[in-house]
Parts: sequence; C-alpha cells; structure tokens
Amino acid sequence: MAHTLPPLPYATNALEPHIDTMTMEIHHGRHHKAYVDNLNKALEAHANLAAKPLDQLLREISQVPDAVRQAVINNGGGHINHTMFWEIMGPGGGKPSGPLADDIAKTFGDFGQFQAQIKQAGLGRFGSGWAWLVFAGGKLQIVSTPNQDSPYMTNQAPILGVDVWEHAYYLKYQNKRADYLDAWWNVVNWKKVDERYAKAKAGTL
Ligand code: MN3
Repeated sequence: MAHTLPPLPYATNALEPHIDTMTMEIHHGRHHKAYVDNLNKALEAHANLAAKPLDQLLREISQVPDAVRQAVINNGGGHINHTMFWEIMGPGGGKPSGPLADDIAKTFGDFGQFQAQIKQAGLGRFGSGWAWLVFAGGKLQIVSTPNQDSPYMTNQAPILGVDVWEHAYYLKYQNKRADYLDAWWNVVNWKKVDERYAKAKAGTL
C-alpha cells in the first residue's frame, strides 16, 4: 500500500507567531509531500517492503536492498520524522506531566536542563538534521541525527524531535537557529508527547 501524506492536525496558521504560516505550508505541503512521493517511488518495485509498517522498515534497514536503501533512509525517515513532528506540535505549549515529567526530572535534573540539552543537541548538529528525546535501553536519552536519519534505525523510539533543517525556520528566523529552538517550546503538544512516552515504554511506539 502506498504511503500517504497525513493532513496537519491543525491549521497552517495555528502555530503563529512562533512558526509562521508560510513555513508550515511549504514544510508540510511540499517538503513532507516530496518525502512521501519519493518513498513510494523507491518502493514501487518492492511490494514486500512497501507492505511493511514504516517504523519496522527502518528498524530492519539493513535488510533493505542496496539499490534503494539510501532512498528509504532519506525519504522513509523524512516521512516518519515529519509525521511525528506535526503530531507533537500544536498551539499551547506548557510542560510534560505524569511519568514523563518525573522521568525527565530524574534523568536530566529538571525541565530547564532537559530543554537546554535539547537546544544544545540542535545547535550542535552541523548542517541539517534533528534533535531528539528517545527511549532506548530502558531509559530516556537526548540524541541528534543527521539529515532525515530516523532513531528507529538504531532501535531508539522517538518520543519528541525538533527539525533543525533550515527549511523548518529560515523564513522567520533566518540563520538564528537558537531563537527558533527557544520559541519551539511554545508549540509543543505535551499531551501527545506523554502518549508517545507511554507507548514507547509499552513497546508499541
Ligand atoms: Mn523538515
């Protein structure tokens, strides 16, 4: 079955003023759409791979034939990363609650230190990529990946991720990635992040 572009769960202007409408339109409607289209193209002659859930395909990336492996990493990663990105954002902001709040405090000291480490991971990524909160080896960890590499490829469950490609922020923030990363916390939908954490611990994310 072909992969499809999921609709945004809110209007393209819902994250204003922190993420501008035009960035959302281009990011979702063109960049994410291109990952979906190119993933489907890469899998056209591989019905067995096309039938697998995308997270499984990425976990089993070593089994993907050489000829299409990099296309799956780039476009399958791009598709699954952005699907998560839209899901964990929304108007509102706030803080995590419940077990995630407790475990963030236990693992990183407090919420402010957690935010500082995510920011550092995003700023430290040279070029394009992502900063992540992942659940792996039974614990929370902050990591960064280049390009569209998915944490699933290294058996890490992505709880939260922030896109630090220039296409995610350049229209509004130009070269000021740090300002974008600071503002991004205003549009995190912690209810969804809490849900992803519960699923990750249950082994179903
Ligand atoms: Mn992007």
